Amino acid sequence: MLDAPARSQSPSGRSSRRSQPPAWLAAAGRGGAGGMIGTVLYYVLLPVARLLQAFRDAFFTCRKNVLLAKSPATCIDGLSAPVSGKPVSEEQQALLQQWLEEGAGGLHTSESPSKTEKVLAISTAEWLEGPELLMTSLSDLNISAQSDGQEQQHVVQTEASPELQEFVETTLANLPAEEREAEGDSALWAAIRTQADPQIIDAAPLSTEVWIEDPAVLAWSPALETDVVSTEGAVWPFQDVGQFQPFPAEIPYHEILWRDWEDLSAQDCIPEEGPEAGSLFEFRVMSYNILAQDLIEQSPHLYMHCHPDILNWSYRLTNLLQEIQHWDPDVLCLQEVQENHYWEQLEPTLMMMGFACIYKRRTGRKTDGCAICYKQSRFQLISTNPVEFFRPGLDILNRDNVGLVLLLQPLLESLGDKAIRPLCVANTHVLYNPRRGDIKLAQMALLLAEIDKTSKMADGNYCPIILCGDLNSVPDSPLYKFIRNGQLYYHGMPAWKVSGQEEFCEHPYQRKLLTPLWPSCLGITDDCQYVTHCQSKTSDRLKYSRDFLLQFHYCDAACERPAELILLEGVTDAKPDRPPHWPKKLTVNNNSDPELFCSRYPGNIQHGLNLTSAYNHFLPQRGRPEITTMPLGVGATVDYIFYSAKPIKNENEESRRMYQDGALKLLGRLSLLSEDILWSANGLPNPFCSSDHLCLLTSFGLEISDF
Ligand code: KL2
Repeated sequence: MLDAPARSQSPSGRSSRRSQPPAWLAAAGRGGAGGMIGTVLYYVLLPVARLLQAFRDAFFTCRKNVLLAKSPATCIDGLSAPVSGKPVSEEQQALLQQWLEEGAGGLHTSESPSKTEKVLAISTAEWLEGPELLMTSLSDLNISAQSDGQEQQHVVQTEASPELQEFVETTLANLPAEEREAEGDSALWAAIRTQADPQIIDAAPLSTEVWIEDPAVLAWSPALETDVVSTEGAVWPFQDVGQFQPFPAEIPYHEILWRDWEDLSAQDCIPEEGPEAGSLFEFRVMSYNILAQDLIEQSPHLYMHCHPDILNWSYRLTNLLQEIQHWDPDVLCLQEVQENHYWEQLEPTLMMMGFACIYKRRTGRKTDGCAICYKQSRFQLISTNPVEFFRPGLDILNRDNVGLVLLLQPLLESLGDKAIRPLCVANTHVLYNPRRGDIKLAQMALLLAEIDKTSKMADGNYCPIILCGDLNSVPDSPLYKFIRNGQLYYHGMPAWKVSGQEEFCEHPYQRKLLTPLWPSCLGITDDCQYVTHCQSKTSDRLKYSRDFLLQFHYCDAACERPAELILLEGVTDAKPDRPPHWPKKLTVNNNSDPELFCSRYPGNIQHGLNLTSAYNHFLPQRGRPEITTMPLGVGATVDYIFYSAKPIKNENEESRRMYQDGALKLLGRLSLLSEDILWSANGLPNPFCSSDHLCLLTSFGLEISDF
């Protein structure tokens, strides 16, 4: 009856480890009396536990909807509209009652993994008495219902109408520049004031399998409880449902913000399965900027659209952990991980969930950093390489951002005569400042050099690479193109253009990127390799060998008499005889290495890691861009999962580089959302998504080869 959404939208799930029967049941089933106990547990206690769990879920969901309804109660231009005067508990009870009356919603059988499931957000606008135009334009909020067999799936299509957009734009434009940031966001959020319908349809049920299977999950819930600090005004969910303990909670966090699992395993890019069919090591990678609490406190104006309760760290922590548990990644790259939260809560909890974690705090006085966590049952750590982007005395690297690069050995139960290459996983959070693209580029170059070093194997080839992170740069910006195309001509480029966040740049700096971008004392070449790790010195000699240079003696250009050279017959018109063993054509024309001269080209940087993005940055069904974050109500993609692939030869050198999957195959991904959907949930963070970023989740298959 019940199945976890994580499974129902199963990220591929070819891996058998996810479909094992509960160990305790299998064990109990071996003996006669044991079998009886097992049967009783399975058929009596399990349904009871599931029922209790369903009640819990309903309760939490109600609470989140209540918070969502309360979220936009910020006071804009004197228009204050508290959503409800009722105490929360009454509302919750009423909502729970309603939910139960309406069919206890979500207790439905699971969907097949490939089936597309949809958002069920129902938003009704609560009109303010303020700007009429603004409010009536919200009538564009459009609720449509789709029937799909037995199931009702509700899709909300919220469009910010042209009037609304116009109003917001003119409001913002009319504000004095320095007030725009502070007030613009409030205006935006007032404009999209929405209230979630208390009706909860299709509340995603939970699999008890998750927590029964995994003792770590059982363990972390009570552990979490001890960490709880209920702050003023905040209602701690676990407190309210204490009677349901010790059943751990996995809240179906995304009733409103439903995200489809896109199964890509059957696509053309995956080669026909031959004799090595199924010989892929499958794993899931999540990248998540979890929003450091200190950063909320440093920039409260960015979160004025949020009800204070949902900004409470305890509330957010629970949600974030549940989200991670729900999607069950094997590799987890986190950004904005506050150090005390890491050591006190995140690391202990994630460890109990089976992860080993490595953390790198930002330098200076910044309290957050990046973490990479990997399931210890699936990977073994080979090396840890933290990267500090701050370099004293270098203006281009004077910020406190960091990166982290791990080399992980995938673990196979029975390797036999098979081999599997290590996996290089990198994580970073690049500088935010939209004006300082020069710094972002240099930070990226440092990280790429570390990835290059870490992923280069003894045979000179790179192992498969995954690069996650918040790059604070949008798709198709020069920085993005640099990563994806492996090359960027930067000379003369305005620094504010590099990350493509031009809309946030009110006073674009006139700073331009000049050659060289970083001084040679940094020890990084234009190929984004450490000087000691690149073959540049040797290859220079090889590339410009004596023979190579001598052949220019006899090339047509060299034999041409310069126009200003006086013609002396037999002297200045004499052409030297080409020695018979010298090649007729310059080998440079046939040189198989197209980077040969490129790498000498000033104003140019490149790398050879062949990285492509797991996401397309566009939602074809909605005809809208994907969003990973929403600063000040404006959606953007700044988070990425890049992975190494094989470049496809493309005649047109200028155009976007093409790739096909190589040793690393993209099997699926969790779809992102569009800006309009997020508006309907009051932006980010909201009661369901506890960061100002969405998580990215992909499933990969790593080739297992014969020795
Ligand atoms: O964009 V971010 O949010 O990846 O979600 O990364 C940075 C910003 C993060 C770490 O520096 O803090 C946020 N305006 C808006 N957001 C800011 C600002 C700012 N001036 N400064 C830092 N952040």
